[in-house]
Amino acid sequence: MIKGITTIRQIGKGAEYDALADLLDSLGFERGDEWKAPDSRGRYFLAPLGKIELIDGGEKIPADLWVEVSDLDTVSVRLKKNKSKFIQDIEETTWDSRALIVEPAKGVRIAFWQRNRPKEKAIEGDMNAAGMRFGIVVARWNSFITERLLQGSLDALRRSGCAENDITVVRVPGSFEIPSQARTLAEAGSFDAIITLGCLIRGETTHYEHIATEVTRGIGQSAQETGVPHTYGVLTCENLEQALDRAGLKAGNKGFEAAMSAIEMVSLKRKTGGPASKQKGHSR
Ligand code: DLZ
Repeated sequence: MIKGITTIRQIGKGAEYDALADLLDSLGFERGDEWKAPDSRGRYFLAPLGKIELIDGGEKIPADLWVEVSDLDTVSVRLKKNKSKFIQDIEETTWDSRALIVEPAKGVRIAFWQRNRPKEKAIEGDMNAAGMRFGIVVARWNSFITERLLQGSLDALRRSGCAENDITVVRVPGSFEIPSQARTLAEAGSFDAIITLGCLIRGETTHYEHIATEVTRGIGQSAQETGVPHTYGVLTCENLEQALDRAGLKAGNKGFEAAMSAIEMVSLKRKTGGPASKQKGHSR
């Protein structure tokens, strides 16, 4: 007899309503029909599995809506990028799962959770950057783009618990110089990972293909030959609009993503027995 179950949240202002709807879209909810009345509107968001759960006793759950996800770490990254208000970042629960709680709109608390996978299946990196040291190599060419990438990287590292003194930023003239400087930092042995940031725009760059190929190859080679994880935040774009989209507008901020990947790789390397350097004493 039951056809469906709906949980309704009343969202105050128009902009907040649109922002929350966009966020839920980006997290992978299937969007259902939208309805409009003279003084109100609403949207359905459909999940592949719906259930109603009754709980007798146990821990008190401070969220209105519980959303089970397949990749909690990526959800956390998206929510941080969205600058959602975190009530609780990812934590182990007492019931063999991990959960985070956000308040993406005033008065709407959503818990995202993921059941722990069987331990023997895969080793994955954590997203806690406390105690990790990063070198960021950023090109000055197209600095109005690369400085946005840098802000994205710094934002990701700080939000993930990295101390200011553990971040070293080095500026180089252009993307072509990134690989050699990245290698210098990697060989210094003072960094757990190197984040590379640059921007090549086809329309404005002579020998675009050659430079892009060389930069990519050089960064990869430095990573492989030094054994220090390098992440790739070098934009290779058709035009300025595309570059802006990837530096914080429509397509996220690739600097933020490169930093998050760096954190994950350092964690993974430590877990899988890589030589995570314990040296200190580098300068900014
Ligand atoms: C020379 C050049 C050109 C034409 N375009 C770019 C670009 O779009 N992005 C970038 O990061 N760098 C560019 N450069 C500079 C080269 O990377 C390099 O810095 C100079 O050729 C000096 O070696």
